[in-house]
Amino acid sequence: MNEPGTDYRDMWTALGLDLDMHDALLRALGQMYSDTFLTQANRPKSMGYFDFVMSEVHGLRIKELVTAQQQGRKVIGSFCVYVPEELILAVDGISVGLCAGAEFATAEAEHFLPRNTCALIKSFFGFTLARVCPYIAASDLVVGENTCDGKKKGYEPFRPLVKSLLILDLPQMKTEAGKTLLRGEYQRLANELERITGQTMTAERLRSAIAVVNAKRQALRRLALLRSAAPAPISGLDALLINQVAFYDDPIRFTAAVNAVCDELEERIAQKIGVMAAGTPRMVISGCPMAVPNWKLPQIIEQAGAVIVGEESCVGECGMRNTTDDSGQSVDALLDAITDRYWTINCAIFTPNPGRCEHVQEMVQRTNADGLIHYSLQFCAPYQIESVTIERELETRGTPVLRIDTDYSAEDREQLRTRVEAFIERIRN
Ligand code: BJ8
Repeated sequence: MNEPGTDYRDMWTALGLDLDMHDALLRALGQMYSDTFLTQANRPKSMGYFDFVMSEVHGLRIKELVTAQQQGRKVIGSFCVYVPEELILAVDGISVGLCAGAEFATAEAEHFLPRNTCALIKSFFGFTLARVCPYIAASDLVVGENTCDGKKKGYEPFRPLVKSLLILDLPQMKTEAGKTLLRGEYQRLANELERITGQTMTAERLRSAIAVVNAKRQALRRLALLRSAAPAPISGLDALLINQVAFYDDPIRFTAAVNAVCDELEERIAQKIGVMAAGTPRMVISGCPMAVPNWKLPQIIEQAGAVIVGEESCVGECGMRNTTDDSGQSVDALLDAITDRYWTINCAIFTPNPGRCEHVQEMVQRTNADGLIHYSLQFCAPYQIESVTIERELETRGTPVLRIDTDYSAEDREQLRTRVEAFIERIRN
C-alpha cells in the first residue's frame, strides 16, 4: 500500500520485518481496500485524505514514527481505549493502536493460544509472530490491560515478543473502589511514561495534550451527529475508516481532516445529497471493535442495501465520545479528570454494564435507525453474552435486532449476506 515509487524496504528491514511476508500482506490489503472502499459510489471528495493515509499506513506514517524516534521521541502502542492518549502526548510520545483485523499466521498464533481465542487476539499474535506489523515493531513500549480473559492471559506469552510491556490492572465493576483502582493505574502509567521518555508530565503539558485529544473527539462527535441526517451523507464504511485511522494518524492533522469531511457533509446535507437514496434502511452497528482491515460485515450490510449510521464500539462512539475537563490546575486534578472521562466507557468486560445498552438505545433514537446489528467476535464471551440483553431490551422497545457472531475469515461471507439481506427485508416490510 506504499506510494508508487517510494521504497521503504530499508526501513522495514531495519524494523525487523519479514519482507516477503510483508509484501504479501500489503498486496492483499491494497486489493481489499480498493474492492471495499474505492468501488463505493458517491463518496465525499474529502475522503481522499483517508485513502492517502491508508495507502501510506505502512509507509509514510511509519517513516514519521521512525524519524520522531531518531529525534528522541517514543512510540507507545496499545490495544484498548482505556489507555489514555492524553498521558502519552503529555510526555511528547506518539500513541498508536495495535489491534489487528485480519487473519495472519493463525497456525503460529495457535502455538501460543487455544483455538477458541477471539480473532482479534489471534490476529495481533499472528502479525507479531510473522513480523509484518511495523507498528508493533516500532513500539518502544506496549501497554496492555487485563480486560477480557483472552487478552489478560494472552499478554503472558506476548511479553517476550515485544520490546517492553506494561499491563494495566483495570477494574471490572463500576464501584468507587473500581474507580480508585483505575486512577491508581493511570498514575502508574504516567510514572512509566515519564521514566521511558525522560520527560516530566507537568500540568501545562497535560492540559495541552487534553486539548489535542478533546479536539479530535469533538471532530468525531461532529461527524457522528451529521450522520443523523436523512439521507445519510456518508457511508458507514467511510465513517468506520475515519474512526480506524484515529488510532494511527497524527492527532492534529487527523482532526483537521475530519473537520474537512464534516464541512463537506454539511454542504451535502444542505443540498439533500445522500450517499444512498432517501428511504434506505438505516442501521446502527454495535459490539466488538473493528480494527483495520476488518471491513467484512459493514461491507456486506451496505452492499445488501442498508446504510450504517452509527457504530457503538470502541472503534466508534464508545471509544471516542466524551471529552475531558481540562480546567484542573495540577497534574493530580487533571489525572482525576482523565479518570472521570475514561470511566464513562462502557466495555462489556464490566459487570453489570447497563450504560452500554442505554447508549445503544440513545444512538438508535438519535440516528433514526431502523434496526441494530450486534456484532460479536466468536469466543468473545463479554460481548456475546451482552448481545442477548441488548437484543431483548431493544426488541421490547420496537427496534429490530440482528445478532451476528463471526470472525475474520471469509468463509461465512455468503451465509452472513443471506442473514443480513433477510433482516433488511424484515425492516422494509
Ligand atoms: S474497552 S472492547 S478495546 S477491551 S473481542 S479481545 S473483549 S475477547 S477488544 Fe476491547 Fe478495551 Fe473493551 Fe474496547 Fe477480548 Fe472480546 Fe476479543 Fe476484545
